[in-house]
Amino acid sequence: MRKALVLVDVQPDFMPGGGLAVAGADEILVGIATLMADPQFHTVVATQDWHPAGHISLARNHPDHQPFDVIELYGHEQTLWPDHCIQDSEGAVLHPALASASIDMIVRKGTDPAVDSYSAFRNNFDEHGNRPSTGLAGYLNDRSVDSVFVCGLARDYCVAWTALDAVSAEFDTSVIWDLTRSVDPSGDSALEAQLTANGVHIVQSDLLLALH
Ligand code: VGL
Ligand code: ZN
Repeated sequence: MRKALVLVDVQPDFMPGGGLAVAGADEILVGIATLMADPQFHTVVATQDWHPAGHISLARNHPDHQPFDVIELYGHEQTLWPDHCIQDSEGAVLHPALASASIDMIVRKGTDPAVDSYSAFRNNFDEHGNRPSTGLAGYLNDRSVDSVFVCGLARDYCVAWTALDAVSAEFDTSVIWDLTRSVDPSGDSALEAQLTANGVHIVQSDLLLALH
């Protein structure tokens, strides 16, 4: 079995004090760094949320709206976010706690000004009703990866969407629950049930490390 570790959006803007702060996000950094150094992972992929300043997901580009308002976009719900992960800003770098030498592939997402992208595998719905691929599934298949372990931020957005798309792309898929944090933790038990119902395994990092 070849395993990939997928680190989702571990960036300063999601840390406490950042543009789109996720409570407790800094608590997952040491555990993620430990797993990155673990030889059980054949491939390590990091995603980087990377928005142009005019991006459609940013509340600043919708003068009649506030951050966290939800609008309809191309027939689907779109949350309008506070400024975060704007290209070339300090909050958009990969977090310095990640050892960059262990990262095999970086997927930048959310770069199309007109479409948000939560998942590492596909953009959100575009104006044609499509979810264009990022190419990550092909990359992992080319490297004979068959199982994907997802951690990072945020549990209820980019981590969840990445895990569900990994299942759709036929990877055996796990979320390393203790190495994720949610924007809205009140939804965590419903989220866990939804992920499990869709075939995602929920695992803990200490058990993963004990596996070998
Ligand atoms: C994310 C909202 C907007 C995430 C990214 O990383 O979960 N959430 N952009
Ligand atoms: Zn974003």
